[in-house]
Amino acid sequence: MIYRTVRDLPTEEYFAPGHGLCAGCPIGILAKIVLKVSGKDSIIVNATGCGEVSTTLYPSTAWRVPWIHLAFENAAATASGVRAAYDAMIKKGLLNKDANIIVFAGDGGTADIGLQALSGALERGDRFLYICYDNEAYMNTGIQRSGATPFGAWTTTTPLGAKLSGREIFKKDLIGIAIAHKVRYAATAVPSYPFDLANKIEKGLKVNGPAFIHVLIPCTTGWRFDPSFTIKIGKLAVQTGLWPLYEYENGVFRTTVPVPRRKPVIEYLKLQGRFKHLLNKPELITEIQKYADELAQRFGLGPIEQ
Ligand SMILES: Cc1ncc(C[n+]2csc(CCOP(=O)(O)OP(=O)(O)O)c2C)c(N)n1
Ligand code: SF4
Repeated sequence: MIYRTVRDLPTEEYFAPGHGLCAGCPIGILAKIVLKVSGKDSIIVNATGCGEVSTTLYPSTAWRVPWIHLAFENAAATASGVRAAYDAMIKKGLLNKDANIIVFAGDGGTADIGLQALSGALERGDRFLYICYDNEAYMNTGIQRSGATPFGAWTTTTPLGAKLSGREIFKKDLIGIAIAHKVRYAATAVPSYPFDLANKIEKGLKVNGPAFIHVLIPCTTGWRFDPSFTIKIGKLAVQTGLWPLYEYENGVFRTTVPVPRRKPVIEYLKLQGRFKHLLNKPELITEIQKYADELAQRFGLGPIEQ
């Protein structure tokens, strides 16, 4: 199945409304699309983060499929265990159909605290789909920086002052780490391009081994923008070259959303309060532009539009 329009997506909803995500949070769009593609025979392995604490407020849950909570650092190890248990039950004839095992974890739970477990599972070749939803900080605990926080971003632990202008290093290359494990399938995505996202989920679920999808999540609360801008900011991340959309399959990279004319990074930065201080620091904006230019060159995106 190739998803091109909303009519291609199943009508069933396995992610219920009424959760506690912030207004305009695209984690809800992501969860909805993941479950539309994966269907009812899915098991969600959920690390602590906004995506968990906001959707599982006792005594309710927004997940209409089997779901497991785990200790923060072991999402991938738990998924490996679920996979092994499932395979064993099928082998013993206790179950007659397979399930889609899907990890749903934030950038803190993936790039930082859960990285060892993820590395182990990728290296063993365990078959499940790992989705990292990357809001570029530890959001549910109060906007502390993570290894995925971008250069120049304000967070409560990269504050602004006489010496500091937000985070002083660039984002950790998380998907690069996954690919270095020779993972079968890896891709970047953003809910602003929902059909690109849906097609990647479908591919990731079909792979006979681990698959990793890195999803950018514009966060209204931590990035400081009006909730009506969620989709626009996700699109600008792609159109500026800061978040190229691509997939990596059997050793080959393919850009899935071409950007023939790029927008300058300032278009993306100026809409977000976390970068507001950079407007008086053109030298830092130049650094960020260079970072986008390098990505653009790597993924074949076009020049900046005049
Ligand atoms: C081992 C461990 N370290 C730290 C914490 C505290 N903690 C809970 S959630 C969280 C941040 C989660 O960040 P992320 O995974 O990026 O998810 P987000 O809240 O941004 O969705 C932290 C540090 C914890 N629960 N367990
Ligand atoms: S803090 Fe950010 S990521 Fe978390 S629920 Fe709110 S908008 Fe979403």
